[in-house]
Amino acid sequence: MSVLEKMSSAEAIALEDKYGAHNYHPLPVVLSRGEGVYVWDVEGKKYFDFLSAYSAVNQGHCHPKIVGAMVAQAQTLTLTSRAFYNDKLGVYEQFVTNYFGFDKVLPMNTGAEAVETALKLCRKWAYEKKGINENEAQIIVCDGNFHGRTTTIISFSNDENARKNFGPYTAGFISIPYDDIEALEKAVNSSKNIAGFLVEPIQGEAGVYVPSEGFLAKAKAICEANNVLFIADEVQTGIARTGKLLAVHHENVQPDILILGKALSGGAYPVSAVLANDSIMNVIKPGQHGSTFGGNPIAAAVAIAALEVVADEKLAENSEQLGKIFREELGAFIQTSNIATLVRGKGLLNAVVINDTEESDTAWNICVRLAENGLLAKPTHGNIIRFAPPLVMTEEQLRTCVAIIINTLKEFEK
Ligand code: IF1
Repeated sequence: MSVLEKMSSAEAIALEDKYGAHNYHPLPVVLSRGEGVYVWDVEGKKYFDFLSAYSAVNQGHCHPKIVGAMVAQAQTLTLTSRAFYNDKLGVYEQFVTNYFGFDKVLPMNTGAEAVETALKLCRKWAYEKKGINENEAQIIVCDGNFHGRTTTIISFSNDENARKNFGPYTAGFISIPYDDIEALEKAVNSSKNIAGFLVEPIQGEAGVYVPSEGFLAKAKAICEANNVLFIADEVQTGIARTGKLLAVHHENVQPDILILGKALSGGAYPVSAVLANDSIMNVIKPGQHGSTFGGNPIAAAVAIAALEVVADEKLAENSEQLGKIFREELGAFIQTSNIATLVRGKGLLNAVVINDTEESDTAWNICVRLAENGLLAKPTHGNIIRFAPPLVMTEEQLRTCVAIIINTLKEFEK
């Protein structure tokens, strides 16, 4: 069989099982095509995508404008390295810094790379601008965080599955409870070596935890008052996902360092970015940080197209409006349900808490049944199902999906 010949789902799963590392446990669905809010499996079954590749496909699968930009650039110049200039990077840098309101951008590829870049930038700023003694900088993080999978990042994770047996761990981090402004105040005042506060404006992987109203604004104020950098990880919550361009915009907060990824490219290509003003970004000098693919011409062309789609198609407004409908409808169902206890989220980043233990496989079984009913979603932790469709969804499609979700949940009523 030619390696590219059509195969069955079972054959595709067997190949991944035999030849691929077992670092994931996917739902038993083998996708072969995507368009807008839909994906198809190899047998031709059509699904609504309610995961959006963990919020990387906000603009919808294979958006013609984004794919068009990628193909055109791929046929012209793919990669030069940063040993030379190229004719797309400067144009993109001007576009993206104006788009988000910062002086400069440091272009990277994955979200974890951008988080690592932000941590290095914060530490270097602490030593060279704030005057903290070298190697003594401390960065505050939150319990339940997810910022990626590198050794430094999992060093400050408190998820044993993400962390165990990957030591020795990187030092220099203080973890506080999420959404606890008193704990932040205490930690910021615990030492003169506090350099930054790294936070997800909504904790995605932890189960779509939305902090109390005002938490982000108060946290930014505490950071400002203590010369501590407020670092927003908007890899998952950014790019219109929560009903505003950035989740921090719900509280009119402008971070000192902004981290973007995922939907910065509409899911077409790995593109991430760190944005900051000159007083912070200019501590990085030639030769002190970089990446082979960071800022490549395809990434530049794709990111411009992806961000233009967000603005042209008013995806933040649509996310805000459809998210309200989703929570209203699921909230009404939950009033009379014994299988779901809570729906929470902002914009089209939502989660439903299933009335069973974290260890139970009920949420998983519900997702398997949802797939059979034509909708793809996956549990985050144990009993919490994340629902995050592409932001190009119409109200009619959303209402159809709400009906699928509610009818499926009803099958599991106790
Ligand atoms: C996996 C989770 C989501 C992120 C935030 C940085 C990154 C992520 C807030 C790193 C990445 C992805 C990673 C992927 C599954 C997915 C995920 F379940 F892992 F936690 F979305 F919630 N900051 N999240 O959410 O970006 O290096 O992956 O480009 O690792 O399983 P990345």
